Order: sequence, then C-alpha cells, then structure tokens
Amino acid sequence: MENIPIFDPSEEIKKVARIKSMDEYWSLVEEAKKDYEGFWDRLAKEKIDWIKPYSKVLDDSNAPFYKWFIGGKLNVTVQCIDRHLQKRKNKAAIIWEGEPGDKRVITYLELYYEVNRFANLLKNRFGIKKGDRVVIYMPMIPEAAFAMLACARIGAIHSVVFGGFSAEALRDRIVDAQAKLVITADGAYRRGKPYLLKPVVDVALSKDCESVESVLVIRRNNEDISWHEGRDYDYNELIKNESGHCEPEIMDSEDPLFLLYTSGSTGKPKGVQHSQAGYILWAQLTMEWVFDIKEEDTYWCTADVGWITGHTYIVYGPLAAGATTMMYEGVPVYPDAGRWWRMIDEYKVNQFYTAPTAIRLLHKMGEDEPEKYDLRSLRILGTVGEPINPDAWMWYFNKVGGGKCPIVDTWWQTETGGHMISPLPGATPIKPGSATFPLPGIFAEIIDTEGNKKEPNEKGYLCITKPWPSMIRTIWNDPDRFVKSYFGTCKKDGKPVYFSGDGAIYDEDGYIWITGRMDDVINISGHRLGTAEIEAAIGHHPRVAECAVVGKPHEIKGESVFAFVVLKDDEGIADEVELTKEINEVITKDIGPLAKADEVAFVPGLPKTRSGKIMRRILRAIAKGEEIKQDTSTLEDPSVVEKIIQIVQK
Ligand code: 7RM
Repeated sequence: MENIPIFDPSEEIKKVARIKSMDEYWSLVEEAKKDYEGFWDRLAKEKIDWIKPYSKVLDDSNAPFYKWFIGGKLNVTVQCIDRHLQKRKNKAAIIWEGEPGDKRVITYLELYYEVNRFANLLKNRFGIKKGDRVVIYMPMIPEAAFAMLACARIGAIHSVVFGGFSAEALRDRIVDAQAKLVITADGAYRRGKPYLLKPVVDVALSKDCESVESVLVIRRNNEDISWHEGRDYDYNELIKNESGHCEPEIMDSEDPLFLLYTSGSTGKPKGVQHSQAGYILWAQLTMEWVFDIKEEDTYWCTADVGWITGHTYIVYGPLAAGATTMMYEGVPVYPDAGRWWRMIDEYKVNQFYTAPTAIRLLHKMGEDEPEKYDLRSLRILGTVGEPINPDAWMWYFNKVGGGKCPIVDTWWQTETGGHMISPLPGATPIKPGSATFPLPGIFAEIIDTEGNKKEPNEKGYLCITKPWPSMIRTIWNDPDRFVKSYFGTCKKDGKPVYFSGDGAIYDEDGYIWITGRMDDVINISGHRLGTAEIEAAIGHHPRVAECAVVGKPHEIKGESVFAFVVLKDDEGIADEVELTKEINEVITKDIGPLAKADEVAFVPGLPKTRSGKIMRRILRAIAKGEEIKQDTSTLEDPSVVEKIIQIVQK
C-alpha cells in the first residue's frame, strides 16, 4: 500500500457538496453510533412521504429477519413520482437514448401517466394484485422502468431478469417466483443490430411455467415474433385504453418490493427479497450523499435494469431524489468507442457511473477518444462492481474527468440494496482503488469469524455488524439459506452478523480495500490466496490489460495458480516464455513466490457476464481440462470460451 497518491476533493466540489468535510462525515458517523435508531428515525422522517407514520424504527426480535419502520404505510411510487408533481412536473425524469440514436424525454408528469396507465393495465386486464409476482424481461427502454414502477404502484412484486440471460435461466427464475405475468419486448438493438427477447420467453415458457397466465409484449423493434393467442398481449394496443390515474396501493414498510436473483456459491440463484420503506430511504439518501445530486443535474448510470445497480441507481434512487436519470439502450462501442463520451457531451451529464470493466474496454479502444468531446459538465464519476485497477482509475480520472472529478468507488451488493462503502465526493480524500470508508449509519467492519477487528494489512471478513434499512430481508422461498448464506459465518459479541462474502483489509489510515470474494480463495501449499490479489499483481505488468486467476489441483501444493492473461497490445506473444517469467516476477514482488503462476495462458478475452463479472467457474474447468457444463449463453462474448480452450490445449 505504499506510494498510493491521495486525491483531496477540490474546493469547487466542497463548496457545493451536501457533506463538505471529513468533520461533517465523522459527525454523522458519531450520530449513528450514539443513537442508532434515532439516526434512522430522523432520516426516515425527513426523507419519506409517509401515508401513515411508523410506530417503531427497528424490530430485531426475530434476527436476522430484521424489520424496519414498523407499521408505516407508504407507496414507493408516490415517493418517486407523485410528490414531485408540485415542484417538478415538467422536469425530465428520464432521458433515454436508443442505440440507433432515437431519443425520448419523459417528464415527471408524463412518467406519472405512463406508470398509472401501466398499473391500471396490470390490474384491470391481467388481474394482478398486491403480492403477485411479475417477471420483467426487457431491454433498456423506458418501458422497463415504467413496468417496475407500475408493479410498485399496485403492490405487485417485480422480478427483473437481465435481458442477456438464456431461456433456461429465465425459466428457473419464473418457476422459483411462481410469476403470474411476464412483461417483455419483441427485442431491441445491440451492436447496431436488432436482437430478440420474445422468442427467449417462448422457449422459457415451453415447460414448467404453469404459473404464468399471460405475456405482455412491448413493441420496440417490430421484428417478426410468434404470437400465442390467448396468452400474449400487445402492450402498445392495450395501453391506449387505460386511464392515467391509478390509486397507489397502501403498502406496509415491510411488504416486499421486488425480488432480484443473484448467484451464490452453489448453482441455484437466490431470489434476494427487498422491502419498501428501508430500500427507498437508502436509495434516495445515497443519491444525495454519494452522487450529491442537485436539482439541475443530469445523472447517468450505465448499468442494466436487470442488475441491482439498475434498480437502485437508474430507477428508484434517482426518481426518489427527484433527479433526471439517463438510460441508454446499447453497447458503449457502437458506432465507435466515443459513443458514451459523445452522449456525456450532448446531454451535459453531471454524474457518470459505470463499471471498471467498461472503463478498461474504452481505455483500450480509445486512449484519447474522450478528448474529442467536451466533458466539462462532469462533476462526479463513479465505479461499481469490482475493484478498479490504478491504470484504469488514472485514465478515468484524467481523461474522462479532466483531473477535477472525484471518483466514488462504491462497494455494495445485490443484498445490500444500496451503497455501503464509498467516498463522499465533497469530503473524502480518495486513494485510487479503495472504496474508502463506510457510509454514515453503515457498520462495515473487517473482522475474523469471532468478531475481532483486523489490524491494518490483515485480511479479514467484510461484515456489516448492524442491520441497515435497505438490507436483504430473506431469500424468496428459502429462509434457511438466507440465514446460512449471510449469517452463518461471522459473529460479533456472540451474535451472528451479516457476512458479505468478500474479503477486505484496512490500510494504515483505516481505508478499506476490497480483496475479492472469499469464495474464490485458493490454497497453495497451505497458504490461502485471493485470486483477486494475484490478478492485481499481474495487472501491474505494463503489458497486461486484464487477467483472471483460478486454482488448479496440484499434486504437491494442493492447488496451483493458473492465470489467463489478456494483453493490451496486439504485438503478439512471440516472447511467451519471457512474458511468463516477467509476470511471475511481478507476482513475486507484490505477494511472494508462493503465489507464482505455474501456467499462464495468453488469451484474447475473458468469459464475462454482460455486467462484467468474470465467470471463474468456466476458467477453472478449462484449466483442469474439463468439459464446460455451464450455460455460456449469458456471456458477453460466448465465442471466447472456444478460443481459450484452443490456446490452453495447444
Ligand atoms: C453492485 C454489485 C457484488 C459483489 C461484491 C464484490 C463486488 C461490487 C465493488 C466490488 C470491489 C467495488 N452487486 N464489488 N462493488 N468489489 N469494489 N466497488 O455489483 O451483487 O452484483 O455484486 O461485487 O465482490 O460482493 S452484485
């Protein structure tokens, strides 16, 4: 951790930010420490438009099934839409751009009508009631947000399934949730071409989906799709008949708002269940604290609504905060690597939030591309999803942010609902690659399994040791798995605490550095090593663009390191032996000789999900020479698997 530069917030940012100094940050932290319930009580009263006030802040009598804001009544869509109609009815709520370049601006008043008509359609035409599950399998079009909010309006529980998932994956989720309705689109545009979603739904529904009564299809690209009379309905036709006012269902604070399936360490995805009040409170508050969202800002998060980042930071958070949220349909490199920079310029984006994997891709494809555009509107940059390497960080900071925008490296998970650990743009001195400090009210601690706090530079379990309002409430249909997965590993003061699955360390200044999933640890000669640590080391080699490390069974050492390396340049790898040696030198330098790679494969790309997560299970199988049993259809580029196999086998 030596030689890490520190970037203080600029005077300009400090002047305007809500939280203007570390003193202000620490005083909020103290407030939460002194009177935990009082802290959340104050914020919930200040921020939420309650239909009926709650009688108790926190019920921990049935831990870890914590309940927040007991007895409170609200509707999340009132928080996101209705309450803005007095002051902001003609303000852009959503600015959308399709990949082909088509545009839509939806004001708060228009959003009100769209969501209400949609809600009426669900209720009147499909008989959807409070508590029913609705699966949303959609591209990045405004109707995806309308659909989510329409469910919330009437108290239905939505389960958005990422549009890149296969029919199999979609079916599993439909069946587990016992969904009554599937909302989809004919298709959309990606990489300059139309692609189809509805046929995937048809295949998914071809078996085991008896719960599904109807499919509602939104027309996006008017491609030919097959139609099942009596099951499939045309949204664009039906919506015309619905009225633009629908009474919001009165929801309890703890009624489920949505399910979102996420992978665990075993095969079956977990239906992470979120609540109403706690979730929306934290979504809104973190928009204000972390993105310092202001009335005139245009905010853009490039995630997909199929992931938690899209839920909290494209739809619910920005709208609850009364912000203007941008939505983009396609890929970042269409028609060229300047697409996003052009959009930031054109829409005068103030906050830009994306994933390190996208930053690395755009860096690789166009080092100087951002210079062609006027990006001066940017005030705050953000990253999420994985640790960001110094190289990518510096490029993002200098070339995209012009050296003046703080980068908020936000650590959080599907299960946490919103940001947990992040810099505050007007307060936190930033160290590139560190998520810095827990947000006020969040008791994130690095501990051992007994709850002892780790010393600086000692890796430990990243835990949240007090409940927080936006936390996962349970796993749908599987409360035992909820308890075991999250509360079965670590204790503090004898009581089970939430374990994130991630490892982390404090540095000498108390900054938090995420080391990666603990479930990706490998054991070499009795030494436990995070694959992420070795990857970071390899990443220090100047020619390495990115890499992934997996453990491979080894006769003597237990496991050995197998590294898959993508080079930055296309100069070829004629010097493979020399390069392997150099890579092992950087590993040895950063960690020690025990972490050296026995095998290094130079590959053209890594198998990644479209949200940028490397599928290590596939790489482990390749390293072992096993057949790939896993579904590769959800990968960003499924063809890369075959290419890697060929390289490894040769
Ligand atoms: C928001 C999201 C969660 C996992 C988490 C980490 C990793 C996320 C960061 C990060 C380092 C970050 N939800 N992760 N953010 N690692 N720095 N800023 O990604 O449920 O899909 O994934 O992602 O391992 O446990 S998620």
